[in-house]
Formats: sequence, C-alpha cells, structure tokens
Amino acid sequence: MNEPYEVPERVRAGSPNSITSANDWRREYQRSADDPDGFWLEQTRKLVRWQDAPTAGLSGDYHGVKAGPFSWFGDGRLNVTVTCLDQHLAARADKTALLWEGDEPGDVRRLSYRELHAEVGRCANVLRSLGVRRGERVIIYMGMVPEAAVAMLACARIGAVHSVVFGGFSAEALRDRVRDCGAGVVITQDEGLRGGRSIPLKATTDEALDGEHGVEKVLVLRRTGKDVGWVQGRDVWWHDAMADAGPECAPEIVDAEHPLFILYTSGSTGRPKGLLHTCGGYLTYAAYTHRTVFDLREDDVYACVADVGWITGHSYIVYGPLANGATSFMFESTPVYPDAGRYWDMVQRHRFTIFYTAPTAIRALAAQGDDFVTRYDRSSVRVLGTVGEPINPAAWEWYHRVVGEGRCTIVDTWWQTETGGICISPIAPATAPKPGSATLPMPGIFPQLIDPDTGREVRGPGQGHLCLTQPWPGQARTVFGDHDRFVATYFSTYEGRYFTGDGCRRDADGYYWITGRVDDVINVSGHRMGTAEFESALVADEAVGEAAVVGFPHDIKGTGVWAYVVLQAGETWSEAMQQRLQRQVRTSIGAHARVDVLQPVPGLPKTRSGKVMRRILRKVAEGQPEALGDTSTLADPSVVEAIVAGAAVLKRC
Ligand code: 7RM
Repeated sequence: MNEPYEVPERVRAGSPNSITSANDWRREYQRSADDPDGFWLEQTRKLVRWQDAPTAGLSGDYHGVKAGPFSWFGDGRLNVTVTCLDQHLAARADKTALLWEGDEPGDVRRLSYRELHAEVGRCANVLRSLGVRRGERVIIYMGMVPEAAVAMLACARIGAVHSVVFGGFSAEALRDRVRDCGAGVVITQDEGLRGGRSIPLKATTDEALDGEHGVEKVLVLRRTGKDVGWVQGRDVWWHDAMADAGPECAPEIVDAEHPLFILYTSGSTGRPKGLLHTCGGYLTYAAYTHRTVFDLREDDVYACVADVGWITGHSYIVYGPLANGATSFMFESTPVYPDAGRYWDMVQRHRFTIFYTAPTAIRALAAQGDDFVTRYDRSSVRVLGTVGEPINPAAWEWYHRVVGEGRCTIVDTWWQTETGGICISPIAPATAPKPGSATLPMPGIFPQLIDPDTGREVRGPGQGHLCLTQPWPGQARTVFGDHDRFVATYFSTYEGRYFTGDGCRRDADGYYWITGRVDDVINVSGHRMGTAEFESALVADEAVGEAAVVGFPHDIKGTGVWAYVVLQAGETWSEAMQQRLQRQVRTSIGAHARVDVLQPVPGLPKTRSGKVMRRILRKVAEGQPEALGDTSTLADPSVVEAIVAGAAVLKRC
C-alpha cells in the first residue's frame, strides 16, 4: 500500500501549468516557504484582474489573530466578477462557462461567458432594485440550477455578501442562518428537483420567514411551475424582475479584504459557524489550486458534481473554474437517478476530461457493480478527484481501475470550509498517488502534526493532530459576528497554529494520510455535521431527557450516526417514538440528516463531575465493547453494561 502509482504519460504530457513534475512541486513549494509574499503576489497578478494590483502580501499572523483578522493583499482593489466574467469577454465570449444538466438525463443548458456575464449583470441590477447595497447579506436557498451561480456572482458584482444555504436544510436551519447573518433578501425557487422528487424550497422559505427577521424581499425562480404561497409586497418573481433589468451593471470595486461570502459549517459545539471569506485572497487561492491540482487546460470539460451549498461548489464549481475561464459543469440530480450509470452516461455525452466527486458516491456506485460504468465510454477523462472524507483504498482502487481504466490519475484533495481551497492533495501531472493518501501540501501550506498528549510537534513519520502553521490567501478570516469564537475554535488548542480538527499520519515519503475528525464533527455521506446538532434536536422532544450522539464506521456513508437516548421517567420506547425522533431531527437540521441507530439507554456514562465519556460511547458504536479502557472514574459503571448489552441486541437485528 505504500507503493505509489505512476502518473500516466497522457496525464503528464502537454500541461500548460507551472507544476508538472515532482521537481516543479519541490521548487514551487520551497519558493512559497522562502518568500510567501513574493510567491502569492506573483500568483495573484497572474490569475486575478485587479483594479489596483496589491503591493502587500500577508499582514498579521496566528499569534496576533486574537486582536483581529490577518489580511492578504491589503492595498489591492478589485471586483471578483471581473476576473470570473469580464476578462473572458475578449477571448472566450462564446466558450461555454456553465454547462448544466437537469434532473432528467439530457435536459441540458449551456451559458457562454457572454451570456453568463449578461445574466449576472441583470441579476445584479435586480438585487440593487430590491434595495441590496454593498456589504449587505443575501441568502441563496436554491437547488443546483445555473441561476444559483448567477445569484452568487450578482451579489459579488455589487459588493453584497452571499450566504448559500444548502437546499436540503430545514426551515429551522434556514431561519437560524437568515437571522445570524442579518440577511435582507432571500433568493429561492418554487421547488427544487432531485432524483425525480420535488423539494418545496419556497414553502420552506415561507416557514423559515414566519417570525422575526430582517428579510424584506424574496426573489423566486420558477423551476417546476408548482403553485406556491405568495406574500404581496415581499415576493418577486425572478423572471419578471430579470425581464425588466438591463444586462449592464458596472462592477462595484472593493478592497481585497471586503467580504465575499459567509458559509455556515458545523463544529463540535453549538450552532453552525458562519465562516467569512474575503475577495482577493479567496479568489487567488481558488483559482491557483483549481488550475494547479487538476492541471486545467483550455479545452477541458470540467465536472465537479458537488452542490453549491457546500464550499466545494463555491470554490470548484463557481469561483475557481470561472476565474480560470473553464467550462464548469453543474448537476441538478443524483448519482443514482435514473440509475447508477448516470455519472458515466454524462461523461460519455459531455466528454468530461476532469471529474470530481465524493468517496461516499464512489462507494455507493462500486456496490452496484461494474456494468453501470463499463457500458459507457470514459476515454475523455484524464483526472479523477475526490473530496469530503477519507477514501478507503478499496474505493480508490475501484475508481482508478474501473472508472479510470488505469489511464487517469486520482487527486484525493483534503481541505475544509475554513481553508477556502485545497490544501493537501496530489497535483495531477506531478504527484505519484498512493491509494488513501491526500499526499503532499500545496505551495503555501505548512502542515505540522502535534502529539495531543504532549502538545509537541511530531517530526518525520508519525501521527498527530493536523495543524497548519502559516496563513495562506484562501483561509477564512473570521466567524461572522463572533471573532472570539473563531479564535477559540481554531487558534487556542495549539498556540500560534491553525488547528484543523483532523487527525493525520505522515509516512516515510512525507505523504499525509488524513485519519478523520478528532473532535465531535462527523462526515456523513460527505455532509459535515456536528453531533451537538443531533443532540439538541433529540432533546427538543419532551420525551427525551438526555441524548449523546457519536459517529461509527459505515460502509457507504463513511460515518453513520448513532444516538443514545435517555427517556424521561414514565416514557416508553416504541416504533412510533423512533419515528417521531427521526422527524424531529429532520425538522431541526434537514432531510439529509438521519440517525442510523437509535438506542434507548438507562443513562449516559458520566464521570463523577458529570462529563459524558464519549470515548466509551464511540467504542460501543464501533463494535469494540472490549476496548472500553478505564471506566473506573464513572459515577455509575453499571450504565455501561446496559449500554453494551443494548447495543449487542441492536446489532443482531
Ligand atoms: C471540502 C470539505 C471538512 C472535513 C475535513 C476532513 C474531511 C475533506 C478530505 C477529508 C480525508 C479528504 N469541506 N475531508 N476532504 N478527509 N480526505 N480528501 O469537505 O468543511 O465540509 O469538511 O472533511 O475531516 O476536516 S468541509
């Protein structure tokens, strides 16, 4: 397993990019270490169309972050849409910018750079007419339609700040985000469409906006034509407003550190945090990593099948690819609709050259057999990517051998909402991959492994908590409205370093192997969730006294959700109760959240000081009750026996 695969010659040949060999990587990495400011100023001048090009690189550092955010390119001024759209009008006006396929196979739309530029201009004018001003927040609660990207870029065009909320989130989750960011406008659609089913986006928006909030206007795209509720004076049809708006909208020029977007992400405690990304640094990093990792070429048909509700969609469907003038694919449906051949059918029809998905999809499709793959022509593909969670070597091998027929290279890209872009990953033509390893850091990324017991750095091969020691341009600057939380979450565990929350191993070749979260965040089918969010949903039910939720290994989802529930006195466990609790989780988080195992327990294992010993609950869920370790500090050790016995019964059925 430690033998790297060679990068096929057809992947290496003819690259226009700066890193095409292991030596190139070494040189560029060293340069980024010796002179980070010089390195990033050079990259940004190449990749970004600035109004006023910056002369400054990084200001501030992790030690000083408590006093305020660090910054990049502080004296530069720009509008990110000039890089993503206007600059391409000279040489790529008729090139397809967005290639979209709807829920039904073959339902295809193409927007050229010229058309996308005009749509974004119109939408920007619409937002202005709805009263949106520079710096104000707009929530985008949509499915995977081209208009979602148009709306994001339209916000950027006028210096407004978008916050995309994944279309699977519930009304409660949407309401929390609307309130937290203080949005004045919500953009949504009548319904979403996914896997032949409709998603009531407008109805959920109406429910979310029932109560206190600052939303004055709701812009509604018609996708399915379904009748929806209408609030006079508040709701506006997208097509009516767009028809009245002109396509020209001068870009609002802002400072490099002006906010571009807020994206909520789950942590180990409390409510999701609104990570704030800013214009100049984020765009530079998204563009640089997209071009470098995937080895982007002018004629590529690049397909990332993530959702724009997650950071992957922001950086690698919208901002990175459009900054680079690529043809970027947007996909409304699922990998199994109408059957498990959907991705490969689209590879054949659209001739994708780069294909980027999540390990959970790869595992689910591998389980359906090779025929769904081999019946389609995949010869166009050169680079295959994965993101979102560790990929197990068996799934990696299947992706490589069956999907890629051994002709492609695989980039296993490690990064986070907080990092803005890919941090540890093979560079397609340059890095010999090993199945299951994210391999090597990108230029500008300096990983450190810390032994959690001693707090000391692990040098050479070894394992520890993954930290990054220096800011890079794409890093989130703060948690919107709560800078102290930003500092406490990321910079307080290990002084002077950014703590990622992931565990990691480094092998003798210096390759990194992410082992998964070391906090109470779980990656379920590529969705990042906090166990605390499940717990607060469960205890919201009056029958529940206490709940503790942990992850456990799951063949397809990567991590499954195991909930231990203590009922109030007098309540009894039943099928109906379980359904009610599942409904409660759905209501408070969203349709993508589901508990896999609900276990009633007489009590939670607590120390005498009342702290839940989650380590014990994790071991039971992992099916290793024999490895519980020391339980002598428990207030009531008999609880553990009952939990182990109960889990054994659940496993049997
Ligand atoms: C891009 C994204 C971040 C968490 C991160 C990891 C896990 C992501 C990989 C991975 C192993 C990978 N943003 N993760 N990529 N683990 N190998 N290639 O997923 O904010 O939603 O999640 O996802 O645990 O901390 S995210």
